[in-house]
Amino acid sequence: MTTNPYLQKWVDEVAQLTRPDRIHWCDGTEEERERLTREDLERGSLEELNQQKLPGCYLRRTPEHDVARTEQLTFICTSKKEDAGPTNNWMSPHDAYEKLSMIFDHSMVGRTMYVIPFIMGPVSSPYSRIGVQITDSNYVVLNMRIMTRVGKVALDELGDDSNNFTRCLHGKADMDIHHRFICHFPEDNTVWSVGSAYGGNALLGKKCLSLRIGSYFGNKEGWLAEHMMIMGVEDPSGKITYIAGAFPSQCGKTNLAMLVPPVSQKGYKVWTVGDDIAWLHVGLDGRLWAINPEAGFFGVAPGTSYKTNPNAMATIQKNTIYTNVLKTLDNTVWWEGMDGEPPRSGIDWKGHPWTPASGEKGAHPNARFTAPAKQCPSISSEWENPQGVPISAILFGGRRAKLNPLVYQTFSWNDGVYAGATMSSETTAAATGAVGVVRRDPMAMLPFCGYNMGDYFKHWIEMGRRLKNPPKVFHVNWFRTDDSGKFLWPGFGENLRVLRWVIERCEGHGEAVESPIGYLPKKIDITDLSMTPDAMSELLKVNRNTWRTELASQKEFFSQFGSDFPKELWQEHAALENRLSS
Ligand code: OXD
Ligand code: MN
Repeated sequence: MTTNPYLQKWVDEVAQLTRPDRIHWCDGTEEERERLTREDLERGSLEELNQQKLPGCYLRRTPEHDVARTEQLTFICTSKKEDAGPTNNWMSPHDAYEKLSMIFDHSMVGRTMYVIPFIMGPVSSPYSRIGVQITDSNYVVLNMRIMTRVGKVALDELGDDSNNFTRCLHGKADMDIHHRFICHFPEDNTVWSVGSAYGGNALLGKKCLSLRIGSYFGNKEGWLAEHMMIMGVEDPSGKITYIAGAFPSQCGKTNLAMLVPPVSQKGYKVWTVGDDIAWLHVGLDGRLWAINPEAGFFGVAPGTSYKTNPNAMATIQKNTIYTNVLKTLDNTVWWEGMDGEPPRSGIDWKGHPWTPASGEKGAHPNARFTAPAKQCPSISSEWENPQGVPISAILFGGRRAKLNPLVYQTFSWNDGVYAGATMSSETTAAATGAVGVVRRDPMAMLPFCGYNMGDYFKHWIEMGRRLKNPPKVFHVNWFRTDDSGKFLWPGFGENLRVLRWVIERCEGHGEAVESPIGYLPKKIDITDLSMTPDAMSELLKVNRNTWRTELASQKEFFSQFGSDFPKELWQEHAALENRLSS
């Protein structure tokens, strides 16, 4: 399939190590998809869903120990430990290659080894990157075909003599969690992942290449690989403003990217460019331009409904792989939080008979859908523009009951970086049992930064120096509560009201009042909302004492980076301390 000597040599080396019975080069054709699907159906590792109601849709159940990313088994393998920084697990490249080689050794005997050339990013974009994933999992191939652009198109883009591709080796081995490792070798542009078939661990174009390896190269080459959604908001005059946003997990990033304006917001439309990852480059015009490197959505099913995210629901009605959801009696799917009544019975994610009375979850809380982005009704006409879209505003989200106001604009780029570096969320009872524990997750990148996070913050500061016309940076918090613990803000589609103020600020005419933490909106339009002006002022309140406690906690977090931490962020921290006491 290729005459590229670097690629051929690498595939030969991997085959020498893993000893597959067969090697199959994925070409990305429909015939290939049908054949792989048929094989998995025959093997019983995939189930066909109701093809009248859900054409092209299949169900997969995974082992119970393989349902989520395993951060404790994820490593950054740089020659020097300090290059991985204090927030990553580190293993030396020598030890990691040795340990994983032992697991990969002869691990594909009796199996087919698939070679998947893929592109992250639009075809012919100067910002796209090529990867080649080797795997012995049909399920992984089928998912990669949705999440990336695979086959001939990627080989053509790579060319016959380029060594510039990420070597992504994945194997199931014996699927023993004690033999599971997800290792990144940024210095070698390589990822090795073994022992898991879960998306975040096994679809190596996603978190591994697009974020960990991507952020490492972004730092070297002067761009940013971020855990951000990208959306375009069209106003009634037809003008579209592009916004990128990072949010802690479970804070509605996908819902925001696919927002449906409520009827009260006449004439507005939202266009989805991406729901999870953004690659951001400085354009010749000094603005920040974003591409979505992915071609699909790997979304959390529970909680997704026609009420919370009608565009996601419309997207997943065909050509979708469902993982660990409940199967209903008529061979469709269900999960907790879907519209309407639960089915009277079904087969749960573990493959057992289920009824609502069983007291068990029908779907795993991290059950997923994998669906092509082009099926999304709100997909932007620009989502595959090779140049990307120009970003006017960056949102950093938080989930804090009493701290951050609904929205504020930061004073400057560096103050915006500080808002991103201090992003945090409080745990809910559902997550851990311990309510209100603050988790820090800078830029939502804590598990995804492929190098020292202190250097990552410096890189953000440096990017600002190169942007003649930087996006304005905002912090949002949809989760502020009243004294009885009730959310003050309705969220979902109504978030558009906040985005309208954000856009007005970008255009230079939104009214604001200065506070110690940044510019607060003078007014957010709450017409037709059953909300009192008192609730609005509570949502925008800045409590100086709560912020002083927060400053102490931020200091503790920042200190772990020692001399790697940028002085500019300490300056922003000190400036806020001063403003709070003046
Ligand atoms: C995540 C995901 O874990 O997108 O962030 O799956
Ligand atoms: Mn994500």
